[in-house]
Amino acid sequence: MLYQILNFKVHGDHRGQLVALEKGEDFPFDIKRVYYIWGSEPHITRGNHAHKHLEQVIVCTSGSCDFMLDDGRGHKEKIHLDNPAQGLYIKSNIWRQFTNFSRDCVVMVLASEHYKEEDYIRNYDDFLKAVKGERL
Ligand code: T46
Repeated sequence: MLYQILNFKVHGDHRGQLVALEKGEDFPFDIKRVYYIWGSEPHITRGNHAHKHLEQVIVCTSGSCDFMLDDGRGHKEKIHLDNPAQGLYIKSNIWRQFTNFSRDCVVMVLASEHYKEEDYIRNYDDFLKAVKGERL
């Protein structure tokens, strides 16, 4: 599975919308870390890596951007994120790039692990080797 789109429950009324994300049935893992990204120019590409173990749910809370996902086995897909009521769930061993940021884009990421640089695979050839089960 390259990714999954999670549709969050929206508590909406005449005042606006609210989404609450909690450990439990509606969320695929225990959240250990939250970070968010904004101020990227439209032409900038971020990411360019895969993770050995980390799982993440990515929410575009404002504006829009595009995620390009690649499983290293020939399956590649571009996902346009522009809905704060949806999360892009990415498991480990998926190469990701993201770009095409709108000026008002804010990307919030909920992560299953604390930040560990050792969990990153930042070289695409190493990623392909890891997918094949070769030692890095
Ligand atoms: C991912 C995509 C969607 C930290 O110190 N702590 C953190 O939790 C994170 C995420 C980053 N950093 C530091 C490491 C770098 O010095 O922040 C700097 C920028 O990180 P990076 O170049 O990895 O950012 P992106 O936007 O390329 O990738 C990030 C996440 O790192 C990555 O896990 O999947 O967002």
